[in-house]
Amino acid sequence: MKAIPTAEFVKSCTDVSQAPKPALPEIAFAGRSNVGKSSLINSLLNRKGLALTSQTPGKTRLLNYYRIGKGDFYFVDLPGYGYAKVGRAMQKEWAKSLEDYVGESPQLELVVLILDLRRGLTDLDSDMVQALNIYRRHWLVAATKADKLAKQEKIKTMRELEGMLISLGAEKVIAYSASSHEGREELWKAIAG
Ligand SMILES: Nc1nc2c(ncn2[C@@H]2O[C@H](COP(=O)(O)OP(=O)(O)OP(=O)(O)O)[C@@H](O)[C@H]2O)c(=O)[nH]1
Ligand SMILES: [Mg+2]
Repeated sequence: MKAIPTAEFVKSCTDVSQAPKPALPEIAFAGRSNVGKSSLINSLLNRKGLALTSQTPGKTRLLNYYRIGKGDFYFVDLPGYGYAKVGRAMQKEWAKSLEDYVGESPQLELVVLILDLRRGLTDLDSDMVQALNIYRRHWLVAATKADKLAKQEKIKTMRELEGMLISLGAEKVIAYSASSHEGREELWKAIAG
């Protein structure tokens, strides 16, 4: 693999109107609360503490922008959806800021939808897929925590998941593990494309 680009945190914001300047192409990471979005970003960038991770869901509450390389593009770590503990009003607010982001960010080039390989597509993920398709976004799937499945089970689960997600509009489905970095090269390739 070519060298992993450098990355630095730029800012957190509550909605797209506060997106950092200069405007650059954005690659966003979406998924359920606690699915492993921030861990995947750290794994991709080979940086341990860049995106804050936690065993407690609801860690990432804002749109977090990271500048990649010499200002080539931004990674955007999105707040996870489906975190029950914050209460309905707050959940709604997060869901709205997410949907606004997907719908309105003029710079959004690609969404990496992160699923737990063991759980597959949940109802809330289906809502996200629907939003991605309505707004005609390019999206692909990283099925993470792949290290938690035995090899044969992983192959079988991936085959099923892939069939379903490609038919829903995913451009690619990649098995990933933030602990072993499995899938890292493939995901970088897909992002570069
Ligand atoms: N075994 C394993 N654990 C993982 C993997 N990715 C994430 N985790 C664990 O899952 C938990 C949640 O990870 P985060 O990266 O904080 O998840 P998140 O989606 O950013 O969570 P929120 O920001 O709260 O929405 C942490 O305890 C991670 O160590 C993986 O690939 N394999
Ligand atoms: Mg997070």
